[in-house]
Amino acid sequence: MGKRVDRNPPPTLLHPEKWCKEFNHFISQCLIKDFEKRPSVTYLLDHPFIKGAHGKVSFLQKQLANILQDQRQLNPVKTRHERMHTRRPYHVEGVEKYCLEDDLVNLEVLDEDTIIHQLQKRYMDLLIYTYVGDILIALNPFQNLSIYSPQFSRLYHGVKRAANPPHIFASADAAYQCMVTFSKDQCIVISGESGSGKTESAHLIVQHLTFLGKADNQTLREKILQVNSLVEAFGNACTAINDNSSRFGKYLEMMFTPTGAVMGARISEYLLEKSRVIKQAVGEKNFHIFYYIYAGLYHQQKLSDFRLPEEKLSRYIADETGRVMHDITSKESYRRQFEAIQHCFRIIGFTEKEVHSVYRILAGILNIGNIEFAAISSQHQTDKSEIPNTEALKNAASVLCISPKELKEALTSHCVVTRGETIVRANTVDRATEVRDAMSKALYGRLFSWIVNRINTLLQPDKNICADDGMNVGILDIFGFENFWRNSFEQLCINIANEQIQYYFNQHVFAFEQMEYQNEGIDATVVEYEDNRPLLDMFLQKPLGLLALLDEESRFPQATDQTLVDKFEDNLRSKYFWRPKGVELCFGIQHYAGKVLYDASGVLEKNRDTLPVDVVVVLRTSENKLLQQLFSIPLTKTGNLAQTKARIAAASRSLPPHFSAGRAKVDTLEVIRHPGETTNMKRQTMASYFRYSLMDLLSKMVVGQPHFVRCIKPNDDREALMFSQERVLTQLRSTGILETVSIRQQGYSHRILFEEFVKRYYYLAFRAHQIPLANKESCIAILEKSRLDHWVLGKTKVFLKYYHIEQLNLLLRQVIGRVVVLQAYTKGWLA
Ligand code: AD9
Ligand code: MG
Repeated sequence: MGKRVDRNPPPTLLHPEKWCKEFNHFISQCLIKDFEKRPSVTYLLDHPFIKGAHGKVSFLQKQLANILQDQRQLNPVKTRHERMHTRRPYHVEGVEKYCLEDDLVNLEVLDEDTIIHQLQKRYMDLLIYTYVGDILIALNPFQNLSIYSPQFSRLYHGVKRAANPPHIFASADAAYQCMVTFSKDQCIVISGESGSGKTESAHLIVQHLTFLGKADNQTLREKILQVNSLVEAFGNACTAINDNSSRFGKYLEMMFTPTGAVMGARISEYLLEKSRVIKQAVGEKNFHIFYYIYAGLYHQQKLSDFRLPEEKLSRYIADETGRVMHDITSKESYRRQFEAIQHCFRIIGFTEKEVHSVYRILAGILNIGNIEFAAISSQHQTDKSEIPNTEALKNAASVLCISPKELKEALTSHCVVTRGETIVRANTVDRATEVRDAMSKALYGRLFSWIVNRINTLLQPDKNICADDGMNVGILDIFGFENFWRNSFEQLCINIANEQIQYYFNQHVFAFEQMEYQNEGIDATVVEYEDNRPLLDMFLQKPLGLLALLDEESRFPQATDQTLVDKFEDNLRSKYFWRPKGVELCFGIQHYAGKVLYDASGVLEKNRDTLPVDVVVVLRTSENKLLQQLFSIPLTKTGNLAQTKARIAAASRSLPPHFSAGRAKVDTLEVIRHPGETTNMKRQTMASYFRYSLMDLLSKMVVGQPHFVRCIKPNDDREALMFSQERVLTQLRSTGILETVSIRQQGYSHRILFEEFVKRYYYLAFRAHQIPLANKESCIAILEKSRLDHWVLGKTKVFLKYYHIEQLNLLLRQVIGRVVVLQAYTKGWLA
């Protein structure tokens, strides 16, 4: 007799109650997704075998109750510990006027004063999270809170939002549930100024998503959890605002199977601030990894293996305040971090050899930084340079496995091809110094891209697990808005990126929504908001936007930073741009988040970001395989241009025409190469690379359904329990939170076509064998049967609040839960 093979056998057949719990997670996700497609499910309800099973009905109901209780959909049962930590203080002394609200949308009085008091009182009670409808506001607590343990993960698992106080896990859960329910990619956009808590929030979301997407594969979960720590060691640094400031933008996509199990992850990195490798502002530091490796190797007594001098710090990590070797090697935390990074590399799957090569390249960079040049003082040759002390040169060459002689030549001279003849010209000291630093930046930038690409390869889903059918939740964590006492090209790029994210938020929260009300004939008060589109146009438009002007000026060899600022002034006719009087190389921009003064010195050179061919040639000769690889393939970093274009085009079809300032420029995309790469004598500038990166990022984001987390920094002193009303208010104003509250109060965050709505929820009002018409009347029947109110019907769509969807999904799951049990029963698993 042939053996029956079940594709999805239950984990255990022994105790129905036990296996129901485990089995339910898997099957219900599976059924939710395939609900419409799977005739066998609907068929089951009317199956004669089930109909004839009256005697067992009470048993089945008991099983159902178990399932539902387990999912905490009916009666969330909390442990004492959980109750204590999630207690909602309804009364706060002295503020009778303000009853604390988890959701600002529920406030009766909607003014700045009320909102700020709500947030302040909540913050002082350590309630750092607050909802504005479906948007989460997260205030940085500046202290560790015990609200992220596995107990909390369990608490925020597939429950109604109102069951628990607001939490970042609830946002992750909402995205996850939407993904599984609607089989649609999701995108969590975390924004806020530097130091407001975006990166921490991103970690917590990944933590909760790995919990929700329970993979049987423990190793994969562990790998995913290490990814952030690894890339942040290379991409984050201490700035004047934040000790762990992200110096790159990160879009992490977690990939799930159709049933909701994690199957892989992929990171896209944007705009690493490479210039930090060679120089940092006063009081700031280089990327973390340099300190970790120095301290770590010192304690392993391996500094000499990597030719790192023990007596003097590399110029790149020493600073003006006279940081010395001891400051780094004695730091326990650096040493521990080095061990942690080694652990991350191992867990994720890097080979020992690869890790060794990475350290060699880092040591190479530190040694390159120590190479110094002097002018050759002979009568006729004043513009030549030499390397008086060859120690650093030899060390760098040795650790990078290249010839010291060739390295020296690449630094102190360059080849020019004229009329078919190659002529070698000497570099001045200044030029040699620029080449040296360009080399270090290129090495670091490419190493970082390689690490990210390697992680992606190691975490890509197993092809056997239905990769085609997968869905993902993307988490965006970029560098926050910055305004230092001196702001340069790096801050300009960072702030433009933030401007674009704010625009994306505005489009979703205000523009699309209001447009939809109009189209559907729904009467809603128009909410005014600050549209930053003109500002984005000022930056991104061609040919007269700021970035285009910068590129144009970068092409003139004679141009100077002064001519650049003059050019801006002559062409940028915008109220958002001004030139302060009496400050030569400065220009000001009125960003959505505040006024910023930029210093233009060095901007042209930073934008050109040239990497001489001679340097590339010598690095290609390295015997270090990894190094060879980094400079052999022209890295396009953000992948295939054609694919990106296609993705943007596809995404844009589903969006209103004015969607993005960036999108309109798709057709004018230039050939994208790694910055500094020379192609047909035309160089890829940082500005055009930046524009492309931004577009690539948007193209990924627009395909997903967005969820917003807005991080707020309660004070500039990084102090716990300190709430500066003024600082918070500025952030609330600039990000349009007040307007968001009013639109969320009036608005409907879910808008579903009649047809889709009926198809999805008809079980709630009709019998399985009835196929209702996909029209308004059927929708009304479903909504009324589900006892919902305050919904609205437009011409073609049902307009619902987020809590309606929660309720509908809950009811739907009850039906599905019933089906699960019935199905299990018919299969004989529940005898
Ligand atoms: V930047 O734009 O990358 O410069 P972020 O990413 O917005 O910035 P980050 O997440 O790095 O800020 O948070 C800054 C610091 O605030 C962290 O290093 C923590 O010390 C602190 N923080 C933020 N969120 C939390 C939290 N939920 N719990 C505890 C937190 N501490
Ligand atoms: Mg960050």
